[in-house]
Amino acid sequence: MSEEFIPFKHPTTFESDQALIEASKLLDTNMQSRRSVRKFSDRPIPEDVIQNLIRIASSAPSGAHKQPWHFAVISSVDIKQKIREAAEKEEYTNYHGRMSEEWLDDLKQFGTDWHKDFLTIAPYLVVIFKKSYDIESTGEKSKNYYVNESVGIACGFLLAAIHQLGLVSLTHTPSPMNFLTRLLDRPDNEKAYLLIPVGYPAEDATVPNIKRKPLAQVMTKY
Ligand code: IYR
Repeated sequence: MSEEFIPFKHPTTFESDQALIEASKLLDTNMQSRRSVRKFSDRPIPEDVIQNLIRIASSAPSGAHKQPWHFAVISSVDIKQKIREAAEKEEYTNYHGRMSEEWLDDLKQFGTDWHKDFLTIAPYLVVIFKKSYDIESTGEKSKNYYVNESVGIACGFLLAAIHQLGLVSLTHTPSPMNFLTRLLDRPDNEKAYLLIPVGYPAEDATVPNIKRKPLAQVMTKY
């Protein structure tokens, strides 16, 4: 690895007045309208768009810059069908005894159940795998650091970028997700972290009428 340093300049700089305007725009006309969506359109997305989304996700900071993630990008109708069948099997068990009453109660407002038709309707499924360690070309194992934090941040980048392109996503966890390692033929050092369908919202898509916590509840000034 290179120990060289190169100059860094941010490509965008604002005076503080403009920063305030830009911050409001970013909040009100962009990020605040992001929602998890469960009703997708089957309208296709160009593969190049998905590739750039993955490049954006993979630009996230990570422990010792190990980038301890792998993105499985699925558009195959056959594989999406297999994933749906396996996910619905797990979710059926989740909704019929594996999730506590309290958990089921917390989920009522989202109207979810074990049916996961978005898994075959969305044009792309992205499965993010976390790599608890790497396997070098020599076959030797090498350590990764802060893997959960790193992969979580990469997923955050991905979700934000998806929204900025007018697309929608869902952070789906059909737990346990080990079936994804098997179906996608991933190596032992990878563990499925999140399954994110990506696409356009269905014309008649709706989302639950939930509110975000106000700033005073999520921030303390010191
Ligand atoms: N994985 C299930 C249950 C579920 C759990 C949580 I936490 C959610 O925020 C939403 C759903 C499902 O996808 O239905």
